[in-house]
Amino acid sequence: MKTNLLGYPRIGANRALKKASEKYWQGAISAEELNQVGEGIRKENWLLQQEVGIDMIPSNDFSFYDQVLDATMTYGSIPKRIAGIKKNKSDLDLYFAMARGLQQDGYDVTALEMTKWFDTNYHFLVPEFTKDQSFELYSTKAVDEFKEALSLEILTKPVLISPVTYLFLGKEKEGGFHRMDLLDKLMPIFFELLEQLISAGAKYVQLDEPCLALDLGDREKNAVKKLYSNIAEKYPQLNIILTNYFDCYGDNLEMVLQLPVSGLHLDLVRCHLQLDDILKSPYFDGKKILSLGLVDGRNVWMNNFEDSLVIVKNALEKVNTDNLWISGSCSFLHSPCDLDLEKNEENLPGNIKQWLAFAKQKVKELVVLKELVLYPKSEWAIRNLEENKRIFEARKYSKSIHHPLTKNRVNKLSSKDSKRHNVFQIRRAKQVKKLNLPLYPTTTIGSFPQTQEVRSWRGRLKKKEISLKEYNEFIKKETESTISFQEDIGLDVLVHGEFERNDMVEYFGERLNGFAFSSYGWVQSYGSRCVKPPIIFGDVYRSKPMTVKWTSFAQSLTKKPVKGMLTGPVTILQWSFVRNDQPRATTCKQIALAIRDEVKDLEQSGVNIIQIDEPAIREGLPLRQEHWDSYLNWAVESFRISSSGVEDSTQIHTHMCYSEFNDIIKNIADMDADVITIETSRSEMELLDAFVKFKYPNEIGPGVYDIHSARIPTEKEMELLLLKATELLPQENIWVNPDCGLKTRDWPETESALINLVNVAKKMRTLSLATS
Ligand code: THG
Ligand code: ZN
Repeated sequence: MKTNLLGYPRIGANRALKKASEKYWQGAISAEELNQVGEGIRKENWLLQQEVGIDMIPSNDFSFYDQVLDATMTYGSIPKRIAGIKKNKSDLDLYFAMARGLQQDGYDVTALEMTKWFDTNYHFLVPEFTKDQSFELYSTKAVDEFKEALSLEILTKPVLISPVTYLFLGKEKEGGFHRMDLLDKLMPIFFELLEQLISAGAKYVQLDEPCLALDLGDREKNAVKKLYSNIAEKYPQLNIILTNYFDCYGDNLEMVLQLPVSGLHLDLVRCHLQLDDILKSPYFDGKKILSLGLVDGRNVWMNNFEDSLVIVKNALEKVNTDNLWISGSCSFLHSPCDLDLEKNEENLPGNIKQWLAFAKQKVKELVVLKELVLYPKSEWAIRNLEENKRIFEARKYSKSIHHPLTKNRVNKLSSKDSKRHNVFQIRRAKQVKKLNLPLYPTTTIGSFPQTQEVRSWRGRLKKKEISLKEYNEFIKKETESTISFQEDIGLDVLVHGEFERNDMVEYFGERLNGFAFSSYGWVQSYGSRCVKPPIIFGDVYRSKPMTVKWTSFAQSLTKKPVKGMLTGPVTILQWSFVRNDQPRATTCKQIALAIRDEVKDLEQSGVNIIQIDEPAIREGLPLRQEHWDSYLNWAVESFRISSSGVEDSTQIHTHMCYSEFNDIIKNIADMDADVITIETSRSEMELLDAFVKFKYPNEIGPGVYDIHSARIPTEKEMELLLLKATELLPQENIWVNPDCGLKTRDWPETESALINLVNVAKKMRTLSLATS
């Protein structure tokens, strides 16, 4: 029996990598210094894993930005528009140019598109392929890091993204071919890499193939068969652990069991039934290694040893101990680093802390589980097991997680609680009258730049270096100047700027009951950007208004409408660590009721437009289609519960980003928001297709520029996008806005971009007058 780790957080317990990368981008440290930080983190992680007693320690799970982008470097599939940089820049800068774009030294290249990694809150950079795509072994990072560990006398298991999943996650940049057909060209390069790893001494390779958690067509299935039979033929001595996670193998299982690989990894947290399917299958001979993904890599709850042992014992009936591995469900990349850092009882009360395990603690759990299986009679093992049982009992009956009133409210929900008074057409007439907005109304998505200064004021308040009064004075000034800026440049619907908020989920979590907070529980979201997901440990309810003060203050400063900004229930759920002792749907409805109360309070205070963001509704979609309906039912209902308590004349907005909308457009329409703003600019209005085809009935603000880059959009390019939108949609339905919040931007570029945006809207209005 071995313990098997799929991957470990790479940001460093104190976000060392984030800080170093950002310094490097600012030119404040050298490439060498950045590399040293990377090396330090890798070393620290390996030594920790070794010390705790992990048998299969991963390498190449480190990345300076993203593991899919690393694969793009490895396979040399660098888009032509960026490849020119090679001439004058280092590979590191080429790498960051693909991640972040480059507008400097005469370059003007846009970054690769970014999208969500399966159903996580992690984002990867989408590989781009052309018809004549070629590959080369451009980076040997995987080999270098393997050797680096070896120099510390640690024999690691390199982690590679399989060429099939790599191609699958990419995008054709032109017609006339399918990216999966590139496998024949990519395989030889992949083999070169395997050969180098074998020569360096690698015995096991973890081949990540998470596309197997999705519904695949024959094209992909054939590619999988081809790849693995070729590997087995060429490198019979190499042990491949086929590693799928986030869901079961599903209907890919029969094929997978027949692949000539040494082992299979199973995510038993997401899908524990698949183990029985495998053990019973005529295609399973008991000789393959089974890596049992028992410790949840996607959540923060301590492992229930008793439950895990039942699973292991079940497996042991068919598989001998040597072939059973104890693993995390997926890479611990998605877990915060270290619970031991948490000292602040105010945020994370001791009783709740007892229930948790972060990455470092999870690594230990793997080892304890192995010991419990191998030496069940040992005093140490028994003590561990008893302590674990005690904690789970205590959690179950803890007063702090049960709030009967909230449970009751959810039980009593009926269909009238998720319906507006009237249909959109009737509401629209009342809203037009009340709001009196021009054609092509302009607005922003909500946040304005969260500058270093804003963050530092919050930091100083936290450290009690300034008083709450001083902090509020500062926020007040920021809000005032942002309102007057928006008035000056002529935006139509204003926002207060969200200077009082850290993160759109954390902020609400901090104001709701049933949530706890870590102080250092950061998880990588993309590149250097991290989030600190709140921990939902108990029944969720609101005891007082959360946003009314700042929103109504902003409204008091102007005659123009100020939009109230809230995060929707599904997104709060999706971007939190959610309790695993009741259905997610129940927790979501509890949050929905709390938001509903907030919406009504905002309306009461005189706010006529309220935006309820649901950027995460798409990413919460189960990976397999058979589970979609049940999720979409409660997700859409939750949004409607939160948004339907208002008068017809109150305009409800929602916002979504990074999503393919095609497959759920009907459900988005069912959400029945009066206005939806969406990200469309990186894909040049491609995303709008779904709305157009469906004849989406309500109003839409297709984002006219990409806020993820510092590039200032020209009037011309935004005009072209709006003309495109105008061809596709009734013009009275079109709003003009950036494609997401502006919190990651700086003021100068924000100002220029928004001035251009308002000018374009004005021009569109005159154009439409001319033609009508
Ligand atoms: N909040 C949460 N999840 C998210 C987003 C969010 N997932 C999707 C998308 N937005 C990801 N985007 C970002 C953008 C910016 C930051 C994080 C995720 C960010 N983080 C700060 C940082 O890393 O410096 C830390 C935030 C803080 O200081 O609290 O800027 O908006 N939950
Ligand atoms: Zn967005």
